[in-house]
Amino acid sequence: MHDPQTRQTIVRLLSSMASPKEISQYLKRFSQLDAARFAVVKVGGAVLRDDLDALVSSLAFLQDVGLTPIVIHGAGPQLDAELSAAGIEKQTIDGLRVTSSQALAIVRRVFHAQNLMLVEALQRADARATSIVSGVFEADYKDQARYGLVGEVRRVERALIEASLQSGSIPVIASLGETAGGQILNVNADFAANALVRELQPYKIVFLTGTGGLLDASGRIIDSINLSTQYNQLMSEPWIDGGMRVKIQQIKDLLDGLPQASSVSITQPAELAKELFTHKGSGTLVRR
Ligand code: X2W
Repeated sequence: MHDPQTRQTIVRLLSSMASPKEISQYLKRFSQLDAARFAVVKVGGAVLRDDLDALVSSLAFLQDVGLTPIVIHGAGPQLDAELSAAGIEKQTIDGLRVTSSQALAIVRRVFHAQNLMLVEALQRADARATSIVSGVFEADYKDQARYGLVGEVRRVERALIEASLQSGSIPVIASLGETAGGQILNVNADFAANALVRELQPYKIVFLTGTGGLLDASGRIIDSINLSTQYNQLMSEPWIDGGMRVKIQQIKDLLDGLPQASSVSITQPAELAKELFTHKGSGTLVRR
């Protein structure tokens, strides 16, 4: 539980966003779901670096109101920095980091460090969180000749996640995979999040990013996108940058495998509660 002052701030914040009735409606709906079906929250490495405090209070708040999100995180910028410090030049193909065995040692170390950093920050905020850095993503080599030690998730093992959820502890999962033969592989965190979502079929899927949503040509956050009517048009817009294009494609693939009612939101950590508990939401809502 938060100290009374933080709690008061959160309550004030929430009631400024929406009526208590609206908030309770969502709270009730989420509380009725099986814990594994509430929410998968993907946290990019940039958020861990730049917005940790807001992330921690938003996640701790959910636990305070009895909800347990499943967190899957990346570490892209941290990997860039550590690999560069070790003199390993960055090479990506289609947004995936080509990973040598020398690089993998650093990738593993950085993922473990980032994972523990988040878990410890949550624990310092009196939230319960479980560090999970292996045993979730069974992976195959994506294409060893092309990408090196990069994995494609073949199967998601739920046991560790379920155990954590059962004790009301937030599973904090790093996007490392392992082959049947025990080789650890580097998995893109958005792909790992997608695999988790396919397995768990959660009600809410939230990507937390630094920008807090998809941006239009003038840099403003787009409120909502309906892929069934806007996908082709969006993909042909010259102002959509490469990273965002990949993200939209991935979200489309993801939504295609989920029930019609599912939606994906992209927002920033400080706006997570607003996204979950208000009709208006925050950031960009993507439907199909
Ligand atoms: C990613 C894993 C980290 C990641 C990488 O090495 O950068 C591959 O590309 P963000 O911060 O969520 O981007 N893996 C194979 O995805 O982190």
